[in-house]
Amino acid sequence: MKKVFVNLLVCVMVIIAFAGCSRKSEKASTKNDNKIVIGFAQIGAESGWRTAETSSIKDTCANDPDVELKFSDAQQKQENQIKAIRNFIAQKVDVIAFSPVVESGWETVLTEAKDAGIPVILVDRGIEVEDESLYTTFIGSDFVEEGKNAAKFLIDHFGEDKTVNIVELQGTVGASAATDRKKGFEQGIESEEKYTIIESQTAEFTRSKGKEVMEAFLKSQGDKIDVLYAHNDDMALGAIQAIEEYGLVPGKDIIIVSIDGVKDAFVAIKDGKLNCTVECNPLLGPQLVQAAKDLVDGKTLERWIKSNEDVYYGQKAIDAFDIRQY
Ligand code: GYE
Repeated sequence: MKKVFVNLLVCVMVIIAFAGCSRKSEKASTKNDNKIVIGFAQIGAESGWRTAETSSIKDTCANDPDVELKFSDAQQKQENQIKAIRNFIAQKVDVIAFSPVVESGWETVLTEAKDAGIPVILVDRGIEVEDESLYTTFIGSDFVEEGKNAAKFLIDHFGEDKTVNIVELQGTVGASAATDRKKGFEQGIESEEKYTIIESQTAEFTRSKGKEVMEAFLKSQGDKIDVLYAHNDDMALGAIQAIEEYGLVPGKDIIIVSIDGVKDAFVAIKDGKLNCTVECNPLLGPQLVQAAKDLVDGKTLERWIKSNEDVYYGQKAIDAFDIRQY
């Protein structure tokens, strides 16, 4: 009897000791250890930029002993992202992060996360919600500024007097990265009467669509096109192929500016086929993990954790090539 009592006492003490050293209240009891669990709902793998972002997030989490990542790929579909977020809520993760494929339609699922007491971080794209408390912070770039920088490059290149006919390849319809890059670019050329966007269509941020839509632009506008403005490098790279196949020289007959700054864009600048890439930093893993840790520690985050970025063209792009990480 005494032995049973001693055993029981030992069990109770062990349980108390475990509960005492647990960093996170009741949630910790559902997990094997004391790691911070981040559920990340990625959009997909539509561009070189996104692949670089995914690697940055996966690598940062894998190399941090205090963090566990649950990763989901939505294959470009909002409904899949919503499903993934619901799964994360059911699994009681500590922090939910996601790159919203489009800006609208998140209220219901984010209210569910809020009701479950799980903080949400937006990674690289923004959303439109009335209740701002549905997310804690946005980590990413100023897309309006990127669009303005693309326009500024063109104005510096052509000057004010020339007539400049522009075709535009937009990103995914409804994505903040597309809406704001369009807006910023339009604001950038607003005061230049001779600059006109003669065609503008989505190519969904992919190389294959970029080629396809550029073929259509060339068919309808042909030699009238002076400039291609693409919301990301991948679409510009696809379009470059279309321009070559059409018999024009990309980078000369048609001046091309795009956004992201992936390594392939630097190769194209080196080859003289792309004129400028406006950098958008995809290496957001370290900032995401830091933000998740801060939230678990009860800290309040800035509403917008901005990325530092640059604009690359000419010799500056060639010099920077070797140290590009993605
Ligand atoms: O520019 C593009 C991608 O949301 C900032 O999405 C991101 C954009 C990036 O697929 O290449």
